[in-house]
Amino acid sequence: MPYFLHLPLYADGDGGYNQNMNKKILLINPPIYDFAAYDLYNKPMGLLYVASYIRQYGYEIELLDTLDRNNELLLQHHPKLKTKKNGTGKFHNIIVPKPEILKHIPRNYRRYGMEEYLIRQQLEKHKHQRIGAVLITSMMTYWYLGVAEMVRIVREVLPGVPIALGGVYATLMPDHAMGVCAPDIVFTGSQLTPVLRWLDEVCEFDRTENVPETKLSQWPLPAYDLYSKLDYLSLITSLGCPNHCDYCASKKLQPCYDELPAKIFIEQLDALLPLLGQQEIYNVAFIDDALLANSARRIVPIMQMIAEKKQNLNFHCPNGLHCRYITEEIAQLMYNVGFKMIRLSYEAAGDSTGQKASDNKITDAHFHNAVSNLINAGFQPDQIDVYVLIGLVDQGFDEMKRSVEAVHAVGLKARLCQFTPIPGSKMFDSACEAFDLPRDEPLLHNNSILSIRKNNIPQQQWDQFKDYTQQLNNKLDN
Ligand code: B12
Repeated sequence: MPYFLHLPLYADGDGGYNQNMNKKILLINPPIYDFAAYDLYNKPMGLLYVASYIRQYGYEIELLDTLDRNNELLLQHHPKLKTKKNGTGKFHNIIVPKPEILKHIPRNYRRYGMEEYLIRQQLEKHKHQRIGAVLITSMMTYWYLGVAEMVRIVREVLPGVPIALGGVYATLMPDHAMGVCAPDIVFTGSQLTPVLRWLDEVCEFDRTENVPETKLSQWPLPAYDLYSKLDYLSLITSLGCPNHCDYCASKKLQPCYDELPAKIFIEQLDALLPLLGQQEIYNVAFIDDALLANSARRIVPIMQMIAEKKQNLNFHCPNGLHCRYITEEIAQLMYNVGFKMIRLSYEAAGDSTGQKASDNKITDAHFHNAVSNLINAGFQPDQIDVYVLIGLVDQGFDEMKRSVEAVHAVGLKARLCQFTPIPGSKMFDSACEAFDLPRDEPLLHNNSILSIRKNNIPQQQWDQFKDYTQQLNNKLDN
């Protein structure tokens, strides 16, 4: 039985608060416009939490995830793109004209997800139903074109239905979102009660019970049951981050760091795993900002409980893990329970601009220790990639080269993470000024484009640096 059914507020068998309300709510994950995008455990977690939360208060929910690679309508029109053994794969995509402001970038611009005509078809079937409201989520700020398009399509196909927008972009740039995408309302932050109150208002529902603010541990399970087929689960054991990195907007998105007790996480995992159906291996990704923080009370007991169950699970960590927390014990547990994809946050070599911007959370000693603990535990070097932060305002090529070489010296591949000014982060204003970037055009804050650099550094020098990193990485393949 799905976990949410255990929650007391959901049941409404006797016609209680469901009467006379326009209670069907459509939740939408919009398409992406970008130079590159890949389904690296990319599920709209926030929207799935919103969905299950409002469902427990009596709303009927339906999901349109335009990025779902298993969407039945999409697969009726296009062959399924390959899904790798780890559950990841390419999104369906088409090349589209670049917006004027990106015309100078010599790369193809793409639209990822179901095409507009399929989205319209999917929405058409709601035309004669009583849809109470549409809730749209948003992720990267520089993906807003997909959000704006989605609002436009919904307005055209379902005129008069109130539209709310929330998520990362909505929280970091609410004025931009309101002005450019023009939903009826923009929700910022991570609390779920405000959207419930708004729904009650637009659906004219006179709720009598008091609805308290809740924490992550009180939220129902993310509504993964809304998918017809899943290749993996993306999960969190915590919301937000205890660190204070200057380049990151996590504090603005989730001002109060919150954790799930280990036991609750395990109950949730047990309830969700059957939704993956019959598979040889069950792929689960952790997408926490800081999965290993407070490990003694969270990830360690979680892994110990998983180890006892002996399920056929593979775990993946697409987000960088904090090196300082990877002790011998943790590395061994990670290996034993089936962690496969490890990404380490090294950020930058010791005593550097990159380390300072990263809250000095990693020293070279932490990094070396983490790597040897992982390798001694049994991980192969090709399972571990290392994120290196490049392109910070005062960062020179010497520092970036030093960082990449330090990664290569321990036999691992470096993944370059291009710094981008993120609205809501401490560095946003100063970085926009230094790079001469407008604050209100997120399309120029995209990590795929190298216009985010000081004008006095020629493109050629960047290309050389990237080639150099690639060569070092290639050497490890031989
Ligand atoms: C997971 C994650 C990833 C994953 C994505 C996988 C996935 N599942 O989507 C991976 C590792 C791939 C990734 C990659 C990158 N990421 Co990232 N990532 C995150 C992270 C840590 C968590 C997002 C998340 O799922 N949170 C959990 C859910 C529950 O929260 P939520 O979505 O915000 O939803 C809540 C509310 O917003 C709200 N809500 C959501 N939708 C809606 C809708 C409505 C209607 C309402 C009312 C409410 C609502 O309710 C939810 C519950 O509170 C955030 C940081 C953060 N703290 O948010 C960065 C973050 C989004 N990433 C960021 C960056 C910079 C990147 C990279 C560019 C890093 C790099 N340099 O390579 C790449 C880009 C990748 C790409 N082009 O695709 C930035 C954003 C940048 C931007 N300009 O927007 C963030 C904010 C981190 C930061 N540094 O500040 N990332």
